[in-house]
Amino acid sequence: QDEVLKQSALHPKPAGLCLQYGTAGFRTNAKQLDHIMFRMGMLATLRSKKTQATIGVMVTASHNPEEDNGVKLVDPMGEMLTPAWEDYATQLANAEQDDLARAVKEVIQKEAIDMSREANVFVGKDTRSSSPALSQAVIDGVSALGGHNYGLVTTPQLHYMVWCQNTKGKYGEATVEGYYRKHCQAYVQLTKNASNRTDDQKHLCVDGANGIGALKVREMEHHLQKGLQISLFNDGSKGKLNHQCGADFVKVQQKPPADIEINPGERCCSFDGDADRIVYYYTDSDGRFHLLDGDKIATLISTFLKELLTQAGLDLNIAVVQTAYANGSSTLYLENTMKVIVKCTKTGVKHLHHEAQKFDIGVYFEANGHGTVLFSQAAVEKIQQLAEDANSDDTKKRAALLLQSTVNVINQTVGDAISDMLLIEAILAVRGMTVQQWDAMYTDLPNRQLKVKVSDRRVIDTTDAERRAVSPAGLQDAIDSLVKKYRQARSFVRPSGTEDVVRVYAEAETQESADALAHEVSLAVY
Ligand code: 16G
Ligand code: ZN
Repeated sequence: QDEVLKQSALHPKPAGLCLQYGTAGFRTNAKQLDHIMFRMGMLATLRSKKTQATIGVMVTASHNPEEDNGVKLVDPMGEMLTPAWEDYATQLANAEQDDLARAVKEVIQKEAIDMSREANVFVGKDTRSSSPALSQAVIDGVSALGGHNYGLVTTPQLHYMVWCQNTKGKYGEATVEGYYRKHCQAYVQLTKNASNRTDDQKHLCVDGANGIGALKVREMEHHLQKGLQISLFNDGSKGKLNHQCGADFVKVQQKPPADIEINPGERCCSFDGDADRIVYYYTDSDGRFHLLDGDKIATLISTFLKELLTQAGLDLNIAVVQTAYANGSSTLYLENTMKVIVKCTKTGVKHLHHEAQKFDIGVYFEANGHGTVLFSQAAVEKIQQLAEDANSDDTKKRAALLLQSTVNVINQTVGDAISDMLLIEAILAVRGMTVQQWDAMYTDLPNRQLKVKVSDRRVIDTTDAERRAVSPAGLQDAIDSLVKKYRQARSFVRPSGTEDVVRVYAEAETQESADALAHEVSLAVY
């Protein structure tokens, strides 16, 4: 306990500063985070002692501006920190300097942690200028033995390595090299089935958001054995992180990153600042921009998987998990044309992940491009049996082998821009599909997102996976009557989990209607 006091004095908390562990962990201007990092290093150590497993700490603020930073903890199976411990995180973060030792002791007592146990913590960071000092503060907080500092990694790489470590290498080696080997090998296996692909078809423009994803794509490239020809933009050599580039910029602005020349029809994708999100796009010959967001990605992937399951004759259920932000057209297409189960959850990866775990195969994506595919243990075993079954016919066997490689190309711990990119590229290759054909699966309803500053966003309370407001009284009725004015319209409001604003979403038959509806609904929020 004396040690806590002495060490923490080197990472003092500004008195009165109060922050909360939210959907994105802690995230704010980097100048306010030194004490938070130290304390999260301590908390990760406690969590590791408690679970007797390796815990991850990732220093990143994802798609936020370069001046910001943040921190998130990764639980033993590579998933997000469990909710009860989010509360401990907030308590430790906000304890004033002279109260910190007591706050730490309280966690130890409540969780009955045996402090004599060993701890192991993996620390990773993105490319922000504040990240080296802040990750050092985390390491200072990991006072225990055996912490491992990975240095520069993407968020999903850190999740992956925590998972590999805790499953004793069953799924792969807990190193960045191991990550590349496994995912690239699976990619090469998958695309073997796509004979005579032209160089044009293998070509992809990647916008690295001037962040960690760009570095890691460069590192990975040679593992792909020329199976993918990447032109990397925004590789961090000159531009600023997330500035007029990256997945969030492209999705929200509905236009390509500034400063990149893209030829009509060329397939492009953008990562966000820590490479856990990806969106695709192209411009057509009329110069019109086409976005293929998380919903289109989920559709492509689930269609592919469903087709393979049918060919393999495997009776496994498959569901797509979305949030209220999913474009209405995507939901209709998935339910009515594709006939897959569709579920809707609250915003935030942990909610989608949790729902997806309930199915043999759960494909989850947020419209913003964060998502992955989860395969149950039973599903993986059935696929493997079939792949190894000497008596199964060629079609079945081929489908099973493709499914097996799909399992291996995917990072199941969390959404991963790099692994999603490999899967998407492989699917397009195997199906001989162009980005235009993919785009044409369904047409997005025009939509608009707005944010509204209010004095207290917590007065808005929602239900039905954030699709309906229950308070303040009258708000939902007002939204309902506004929505009725437009064709194919839908709108909802929710308090942001990462910013002090209320978010408004509207979609309708035309862009004019969607814009008007979003505007009218934002007036109703005041
Ligand atoms: C966080 C979430 C993301 C969600 C976003 C919503 C994780 C890892 N990230 O970035 O999934 O879409 O918050 O932000 O859960 P908002 O609440 O401000 O709209
Ligand atoms: Zn991110």
